[in-house]
Amino acid sequence: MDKRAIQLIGVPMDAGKRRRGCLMGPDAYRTAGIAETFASLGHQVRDIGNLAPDGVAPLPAPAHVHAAEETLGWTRAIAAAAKAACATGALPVFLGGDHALSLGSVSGVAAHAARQGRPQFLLWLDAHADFHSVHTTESGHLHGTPVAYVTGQPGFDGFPALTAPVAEENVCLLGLRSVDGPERERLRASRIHCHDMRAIDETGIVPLLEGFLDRVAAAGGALHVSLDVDFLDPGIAPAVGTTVPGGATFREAHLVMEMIHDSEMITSLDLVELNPFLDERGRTAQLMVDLAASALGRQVFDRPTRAFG
Ligand code: B3U
Ligand code: MN
Ligand code: MN
Repeated sequence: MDKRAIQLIGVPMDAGKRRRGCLMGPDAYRTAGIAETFASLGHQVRDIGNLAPDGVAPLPAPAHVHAAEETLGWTRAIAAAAKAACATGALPVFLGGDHALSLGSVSGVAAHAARQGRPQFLLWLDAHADFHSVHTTESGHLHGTPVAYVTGQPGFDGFPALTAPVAEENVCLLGLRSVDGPERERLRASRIHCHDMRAIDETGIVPLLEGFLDRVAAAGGALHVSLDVDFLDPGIAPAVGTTVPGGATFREAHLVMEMIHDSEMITSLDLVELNPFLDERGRTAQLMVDLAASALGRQVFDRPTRAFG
């Protein structure tokens, strides 16, 4: 991979669900040496510190929805930071914070891609589909909504109007194993590519990801990767509030990241849902940093760039 300017954007956000702790994520990644790790790969790293949410007026939302206004304030601040980072030519890495941060990161990077005339693609590595709206969420946790928001589904009144919705067929959900009933019906009716753990078990993860990366390359797209800690098996990544058994193994997860690197298409990255309060001697934070390093060029032997597209 070419050496890149990387901008680290801390998002100490906990508003997307009731259980607290993700706000400590950015400092856990810094403690695990994320800046030094990326620099050791030859990249030029700038850590802009932590964002804070914009102030907002009251937002109409069902009573059970948790911290709707705060989430809206974060969305605005994160989207602005995403656009500013992309405008400098940097590759932004969003250090979460819970997954509601992707309401802002993905909408922001997609607006930039649209200005460049590039289609935006989205790889969602997660046990969950995060395909609820403010009105369909049963838990009231807005970390379960970003895929719906960024693809332009209804039910986000009061949130910033999307300048560039991500086309459903450009979205790939990989690692699914906990999807709510109504969410499943809406996913079926959409053009989003969904790969559950059964598909991974049946074919291995490589052909599923290869098919998607081929489409990104053929379209000359921008690629945002959103990595939720619960994509990983809880046995290797305990520091997350929503553990679901049967997740990606250490080797599967690194292979995904290495393939992303070899495709040379990644333009932005989220590291989300790390809850350091639940970690064991920092091992989940360290694993997330190591996975990000694989996506940005750490490998034992160089491989030729894969002929995607
Ligand atoms: N679909 C459930 C569960 C969930 C979504 N994202 C996470 N959990 N992390 C919900 O709350 O919407
Ligand atoms: Mn998620
Ligand atoms: Mn999840």
